[in-house]
Amino acid sequence: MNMKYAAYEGTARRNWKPRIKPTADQLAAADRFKADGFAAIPPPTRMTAEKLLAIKQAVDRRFEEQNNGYVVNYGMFRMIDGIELIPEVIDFIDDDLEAIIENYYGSHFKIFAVSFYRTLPTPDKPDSSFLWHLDNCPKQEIKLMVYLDDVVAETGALSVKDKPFSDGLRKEGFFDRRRINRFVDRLGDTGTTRVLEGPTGTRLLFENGACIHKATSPQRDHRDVVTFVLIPSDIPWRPHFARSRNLLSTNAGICIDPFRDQPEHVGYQY
Ligand SMILES: O=C(O)CCC(=O)C(=O)O
Ligand SMILES: [Fe+2]
Repeated sequence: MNMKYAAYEGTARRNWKPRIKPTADQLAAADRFKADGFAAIPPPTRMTAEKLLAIKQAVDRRFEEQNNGYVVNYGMFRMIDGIELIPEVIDFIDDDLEAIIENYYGSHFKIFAVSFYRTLPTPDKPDSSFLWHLDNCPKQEIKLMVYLDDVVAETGALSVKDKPFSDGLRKEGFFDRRRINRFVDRLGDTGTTRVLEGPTGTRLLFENGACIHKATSPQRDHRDVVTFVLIPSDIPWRPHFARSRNLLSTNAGICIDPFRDQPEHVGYQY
């Protein structure tokens, strides 16, 4: 798998034809994302408050219609057919974000999967089952998570450890979320924890296989997000999206063949 991704990444880099000349800010953001393993980017400048509100209301309405959707695990619910029902979230990938991600990769990128989900309080089990972990995925995979609510620590912000810290723990053997006993003190240290708060439309990029991260159980209200799983691509994301958009809600697990966009799993339970 690693060799297949390395070969594909090489092809992707050779085929990169950026549409836009990056600004100094975009290059700096790409470099920071590379160094830290995560980056928080404000909502697209061209997305008005009205449009953000309309998206948020569409998300609330669909979750209501679906009775909160598919139960992934305790306190976490997935929307069925998310990107089909709310396609306008694609506008969270604007020219600015495109430039940041392309300069981070040194290539085009593509969307492998899209998932809308809601985290809800679990008052009977307040710290629920959200544990520090690394996603088990190729190192070229990253996630773009977009907040669809105003998010603070108490309403379930994503927490991350930066890449240098995560690399250190990984070298000591951290990888399995059920065997973190040796690491609990350092994981619990708020000094190295970045709690990513932000208003509706905030965009979070993170290296999900390299940066230790965790969801937080909301203490009140709920938190809705849409997460895009991204990998390098030999063609620009938009035509790839046009050809594959009907597959992205059910693509699950990892992309096991980046040349053929083959999903590891299909369905909503992942
Ligand atoms: O929902 C969250 O805040 C984190 C979810 C997570 O672990 C992931 O997207 O890989
Ligand atoms: Fe994760």
